[in-house]
Amino acid sequence: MWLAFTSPFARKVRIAAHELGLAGQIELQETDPWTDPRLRAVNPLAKVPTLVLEDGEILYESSAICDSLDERAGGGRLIPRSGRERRRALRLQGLTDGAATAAGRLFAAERRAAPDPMSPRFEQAIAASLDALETEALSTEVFTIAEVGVACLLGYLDFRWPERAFLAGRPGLSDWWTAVADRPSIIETAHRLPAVTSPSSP
Ligand SMILES: N[C@@H](CCC(=O)N[C@@H](CS)C(=O)NCC(=O)O)C(=O)O
Repeated sequence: MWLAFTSPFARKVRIAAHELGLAGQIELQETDPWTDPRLRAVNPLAKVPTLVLEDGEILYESSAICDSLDERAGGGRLIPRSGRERRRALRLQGLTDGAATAAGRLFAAERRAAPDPMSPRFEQAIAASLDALETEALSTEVFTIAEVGVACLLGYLDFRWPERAFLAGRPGLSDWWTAVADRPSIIETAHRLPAVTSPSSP
């Protein structure tokens, strides 16, 4: 799988794979999506994560990759098969993907010399998403794609803004994050910086 170790979406796939017992089957190929022409040859969007299957089939979009991993593991674990549980998991995947996108764009905006007029909107999206997640019953035992997504969002915020207390005033989310912090899927997929950082990397 093509990935950047700074990407919350690549981490999402890695956490999902760990939770399903499939991590050992995925070979990791680090890349910089902003500069590596090989990535565009397999994914027109040149984004990570991009997964190349054994037979050469290409999968991109973390949600599609996680769905295929869930299917490979028997189905219904990350993404419940039906009903309210399924709707909840997919809704929270959408929410956390959106908030992680806002966080990536905010981080990129903050590194530019000129202020980005979109930054307040990204800040609002992150804060409102955390408020919404504070009201959710997240499991510390069973990780669906909802819990995977929340872990990716919180992990990315910690990674990019270690000095900012995003969880202050959000005790439910804070307790949940503390409770899952020593889970192998969280520890073994921690973000790290590349040797050379592109000015645009999220
Ligand atoms: N919706 C995509 C988002 C993937 C994404 O935005 N990846 C970023 C890194 S976090 C990337 O590759 N950016 C390069 C670009 O946008 O050209 C997913 O869920 O996989």
